[in-house]
Amino acid sequence: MIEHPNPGPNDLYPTRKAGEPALLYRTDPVAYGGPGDGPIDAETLTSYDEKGFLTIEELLAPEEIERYRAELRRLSEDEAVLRDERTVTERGSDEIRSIFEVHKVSEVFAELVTDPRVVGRARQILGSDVYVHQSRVNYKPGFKGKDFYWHSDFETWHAEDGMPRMRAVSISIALTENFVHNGGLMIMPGSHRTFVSCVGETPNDHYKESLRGQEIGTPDPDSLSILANKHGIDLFTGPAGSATMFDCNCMHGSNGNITPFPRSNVFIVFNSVENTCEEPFAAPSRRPEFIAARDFTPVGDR
Ligand code: 6CS
Ligand code: FE
Repeated sequence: MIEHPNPGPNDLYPTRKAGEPALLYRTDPVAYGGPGDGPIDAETLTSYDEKGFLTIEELLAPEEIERYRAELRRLSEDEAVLRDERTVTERGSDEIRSIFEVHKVSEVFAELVTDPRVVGRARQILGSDVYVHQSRVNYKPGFKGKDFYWHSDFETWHAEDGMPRMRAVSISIALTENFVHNGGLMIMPGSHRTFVSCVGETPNDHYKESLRGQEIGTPDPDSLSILANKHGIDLFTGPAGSATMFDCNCMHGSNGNITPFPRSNVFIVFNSVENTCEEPFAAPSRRPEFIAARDFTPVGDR
């Protein structure tokens, strides 16, 4: 095993290194671009800066959604996809939890990456050209869809993928109705301005279990209680076609789904080309490229 610990002096967000948790101030901006840099208006951009997220009522039209839902079904029935290492199943069942690098697995989902409604907003928020750090569909099937415990994506991407600064944004597009009861995305509004330094070293090949249920790199209950009492918890509901864009450091999670109604979303993570991943800051080795891209080519179709 080649050791890749990044002892770099530029570790502004140390995590998984100390014996105690810590709440650190964010030293990075949130919205890097301005109102004139893309489709997001000034009021929404200010709200994004303050809360760490924005919502879009109808990003995709119903007929577009139908096409993506058909693709979801096709992927879930494709034997090659089911055998692919990029397909992650739920704990305790063979139900599909996620398909990573879905923009390469599927030409249909690839169209979202260069869609100006998507990448135009990402470039505006990040204030630069962007590349896809990660993409996935989360199926969260009815009855057996498991939870995604509280976490900051950036904490993982910093520790395990070597992402230096907080200059990445996720878009989550609902492909099925996100009800109050079928395991919708929860975000603590404003939590993106606090970095929770977690306790516990990253095991070898951590992704093999973390993508099915993350433990290492999740905050301790006291830190979560402080953030939840300070910020509250927003639950994102909305019809298929609605979307949420959220900062890489938002504290978020989602409950399991015991209803008959799947909560399937597609996620695309855009990182600034000025924030490309280095060596992991707190992990023995890099994660596979289908989870953390090492091709930093900017998304085209400017
Ligand atoms: O480890 C990761 O990169 C993934 N894990 C979670 C729970 N959210 C972000 C990302 O999909
Ligand atoms: Fe996440």
